[in-house]
Amino acid sequence: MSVAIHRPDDQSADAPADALDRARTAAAADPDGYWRDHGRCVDWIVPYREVKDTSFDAADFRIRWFADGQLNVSANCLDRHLATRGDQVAIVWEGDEPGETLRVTYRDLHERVCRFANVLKAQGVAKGDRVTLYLPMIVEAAVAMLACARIGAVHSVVFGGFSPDSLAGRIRDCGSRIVITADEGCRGGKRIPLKANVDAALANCPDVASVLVVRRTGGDVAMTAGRDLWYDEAMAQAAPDCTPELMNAEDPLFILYTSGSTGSPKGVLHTTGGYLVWATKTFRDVFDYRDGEVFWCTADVGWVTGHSYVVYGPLASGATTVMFDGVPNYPDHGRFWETIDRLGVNIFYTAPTAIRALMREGDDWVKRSSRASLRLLGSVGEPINPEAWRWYHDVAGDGRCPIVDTWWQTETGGIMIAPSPHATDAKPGSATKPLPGVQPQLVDAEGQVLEGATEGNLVIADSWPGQMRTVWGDHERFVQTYFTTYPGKYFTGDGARRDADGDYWITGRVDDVINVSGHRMGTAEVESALVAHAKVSEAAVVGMPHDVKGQGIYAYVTLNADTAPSDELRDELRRWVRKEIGPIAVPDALQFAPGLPKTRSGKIMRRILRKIAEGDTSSLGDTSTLADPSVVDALVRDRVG
Ligand code: 6R9
Repeated sequence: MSVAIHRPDDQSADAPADALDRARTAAAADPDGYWRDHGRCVDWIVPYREVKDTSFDAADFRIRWFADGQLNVSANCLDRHLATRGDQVAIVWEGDEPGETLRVTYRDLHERVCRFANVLKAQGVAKGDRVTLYLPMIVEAAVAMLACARIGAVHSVVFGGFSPDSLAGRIRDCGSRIVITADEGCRGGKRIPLKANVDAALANCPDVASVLVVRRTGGDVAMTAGRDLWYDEAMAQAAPDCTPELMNAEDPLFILYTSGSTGSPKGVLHTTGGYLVWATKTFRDVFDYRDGEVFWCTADVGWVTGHSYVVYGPLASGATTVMFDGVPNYPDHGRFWETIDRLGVNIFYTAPTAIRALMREGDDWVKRSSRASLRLLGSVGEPINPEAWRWYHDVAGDGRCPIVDTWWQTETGGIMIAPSPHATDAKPGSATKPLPGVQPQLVDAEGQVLEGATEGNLVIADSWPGQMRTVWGDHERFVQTYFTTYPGKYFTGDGARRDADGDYWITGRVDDVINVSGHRMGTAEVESALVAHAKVSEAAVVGMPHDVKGQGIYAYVTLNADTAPSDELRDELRRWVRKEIGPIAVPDALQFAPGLPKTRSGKIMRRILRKIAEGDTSSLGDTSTLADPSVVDALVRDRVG
């Protein structure tokens, strides 16, 4: 089960692991003391005296860290490095085409951020205002995030793959009156009409008064007079300095929408002090970042991984971070490895879905590169199956780079469970141990805490600094979603196994969230998109195993009585979901179902639908409680796959 990792250059392999164990013990014994010390991994303008002030109990619920301290995130990511590393590269941008590369130093980034902060101010953006970003993976995305942080505005980054409707919903929910976008994005040689999508979204967002447009491709786009401005023209007129706003530790830093098991996506709110401490400390601890190294996290800034490990963690640590605006298979399947050689990447952090997709294309694509610069590999977003782990380790990492399989969530702000980067043995598929300050527990359905080697629902028993603070505009939903299933504990929505060594193996979501290529999708969201179509009367969506994506989306659709099923209609419904939500929500399988299996009280029995989607129709369990057990036979007969 465990794999020895050969690390010829490492003479001190045991000591750091011991240190990590000691830190874990210290943080558990005295959280206040531990974080009093480690909160100093970032620069405070006004040092904190208070440290931990948290309770998950309903009567006394609060999550506050370092609450009387003051700081500025952009000053931490920029100003504090100017004296020591102003001329060091902060961001290496790699475009969609190989070698389309740009290097931005800390000094240059600082000036750009100051200018853009002034642009935002000139547009009337003030502390506490929300700013929506709908951008490709370009340097301007990091500039805009940091500029918001500089003036105390709250950014909400919306992934460029979301549809105009999804974008509009997110703009309205947080009430932003300004959108930052680009003319077009480029991905895998194709253009993405970002500005046109914004125009379509804004038809339903009457409060948006200004749109700043970055010229990425130079493509022809419509500009609305009085509302739309070119980014470069605004930047040229802006002053190159801007004093960072003094922010309280608990002031909001950003909102990021994520899917849950019910309802529309939630605006996860992270605050300034605790989030920055968590992103920074986990970046340093998990990746063991060493001065001068090049760190490449392939995530898009539209996801939390891009926030914490493309932008905030690396920049607060004075690292050189790669921003990649392309895809793993363009122009060919060697793109990652060729880019690693060309940019001299030392630490590479990607998702299992990409690893599986590349593994399928064979080892030759990898072996054309040397990957000599690589020292450490990371995985994030979904469980990594042992086969993909071994390929990542043996082929991509030439058997000499440890893998850190990092479990965390949008809600947790940063990595929570991960192996030590110094581990000399590894368990393919296990995220292993909690980081210092993280207190995972496994509980059964009744909330009983399970001890020893066991399997159960993963909860976190106490607060950590990087924890989300609320759902934007709906604190009740925050408490309800995360703290009522198992009162007094944060429920992750994941299941996990713990082995005899105390190592954790995340088994996946136990709620109605599907993890498609490492992207979270709520079954309820896809269902409501489907039933919004005029010909659909009912829909139920479940996850199904998928070789590359991890999970795929399986939709059961009941049509209106007067509508006949057809392949054309199936395609039409797929296009409909793409338009309503975006390409990541398009069902991989869509089955027309004359009826859905329901209990007599009208509840859809998803357990049965999951089994059918998995192709496991021999063990459907007890169907006698169904209102009409015969619907199951029809579903099994018409299964698509
Ligand atoms: C960072 C991120 C969170 C969900 C999470 C879990 C899954 C993430 C994982 C993992 C197994 C890992 N997940 N990392 N499962 N092993 N190393 O992905 O955030 O988009 O919010 O997704 O992803 O199911 O609950 P987010």
